[in-house]
Amino acid sequence: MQGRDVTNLERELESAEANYRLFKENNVRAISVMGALGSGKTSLIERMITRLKPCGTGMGTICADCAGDDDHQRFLACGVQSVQVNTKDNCCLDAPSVKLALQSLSLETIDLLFIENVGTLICPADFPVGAELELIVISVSEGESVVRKHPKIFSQTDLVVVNKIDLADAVNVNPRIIVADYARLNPHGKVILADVFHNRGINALLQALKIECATERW
Ligand SMILES: Nc1nc2c(ncn2[C@@H]2O[C@H](COP(=O)(O)OP(=O)(O)OP(=O)(O)O)[C@@H](O)[C@H]2O)c(=O)[nH]1
Ligand SMILES: [Mg+2]
Repeated sequence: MQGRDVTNLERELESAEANYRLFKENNVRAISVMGALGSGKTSLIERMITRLKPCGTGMGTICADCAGDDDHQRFLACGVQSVQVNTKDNCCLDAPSVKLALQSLSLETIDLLFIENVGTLICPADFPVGAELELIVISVSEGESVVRKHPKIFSQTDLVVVNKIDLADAVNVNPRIIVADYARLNPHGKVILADVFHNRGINALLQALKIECATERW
């Protein structure tokens, strides 16, 4: 089981830093994608992959779920390298699991690595994986109070996608309330409004991540 005492946290940070160094040494930009269950993480990554494939960007995914390989199969269907991590009793990925998963990827062919965490807004706040960039995907169906209920992860993550805005009226949620709560909590943070289902917000997100369509490796 994942613990939270100081020794464990130090070990987690050291492992995350080691992953970070490994990514840098291999010119891999690793993006940690977090968010509640069903918020649209896999859909968003699929859209980014589809958008970037014609650019010649080498991409891979590490795909975490407690069980099963549904999302992993979706990524394989996009034609990228992917590794499945089943976290079983642990509520999210940790840096050592990511390190292990990296052994199954050809890092020299990967420019961009998407790391999709288990669907939760709680545990990932305590378990950095060593990614250069981190983003949280919210679905409007999580309600207007989602940021207020999870201050820790939102205060330490500088990029948020508010997704499924096509459903905002149907679920009686005003996305501007979510945006305002996040701005209060994290004044440096950036928000992208998205409707991934209808391919809206993808370009803005790629710009925010400073990902360009390039045929050259970074
Ligand atoms: N209406 C609408 N549906 C969406 C949107 N984005 C994703 N979905 C749907 O939401 C459901 C969950 O999407 P996923 O991408 O699997 O969500 P996830 O966050 O990866 O889910 P977990 O990995 O299980 O936590 C799917 O049925 C998607 O088609 C959107 O912008 N609008
Ligand atoms: Mg998913």
